[in-house]
Amino acid sequence: MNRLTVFCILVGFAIGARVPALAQHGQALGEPIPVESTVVRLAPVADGNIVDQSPFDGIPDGVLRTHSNVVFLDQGITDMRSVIEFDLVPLADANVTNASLELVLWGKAIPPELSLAPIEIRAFPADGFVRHRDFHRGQFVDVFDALPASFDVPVLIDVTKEVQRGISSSSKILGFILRTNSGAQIDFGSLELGTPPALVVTHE
Ligand SMILES: [Ca+2]
Repeated sequence: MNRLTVFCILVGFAIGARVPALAQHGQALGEPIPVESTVVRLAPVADGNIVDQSPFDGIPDGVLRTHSNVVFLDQGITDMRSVIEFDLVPLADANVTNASLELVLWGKAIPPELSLAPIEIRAFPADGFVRHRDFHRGQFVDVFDALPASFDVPVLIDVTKEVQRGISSSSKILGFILRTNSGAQIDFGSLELGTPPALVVTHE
């Protein structure tokens, strides 16, 4: 077998190897092209607690930025709410199909007489800093009972619409505020303690 013959055989193999690929490509013509989905996890750019306590009058008095994310109401004495903010700029051009706020329990103290520990989540256009004025902000998103919540399984809140709206907002920073009307104290992980919250987003 001379060099020319060997070359022709190799070229033949190369052409043969391409035929199935070309046929496969040909079959795809005219069919919808599948769109790949990507899942990303965003960490908060800020989180912390806002407290109305001294005096208890509906006006927030302090911001705590280095605790776990605490949600607590002792009627007439303390109302503590938790703020979590995410920067959506990395999703600016994304077509978001699903988004969940992921919260991981860090602690809970529930008086035995309580049969519910409701945590209400509201969303608002944020600025990347936890501020006193965030205390009363937000549109209702969802409420869940933290009484049966496990320390091992994250709580997932569907925030797809809020993320879609947040992407088209001017600041592109989405804030959530967690509050309660019960006497339970629920602590979630924060940027400083435990497992921090996350925004889990599926987009195309
Ligand atoms: Ca006050």
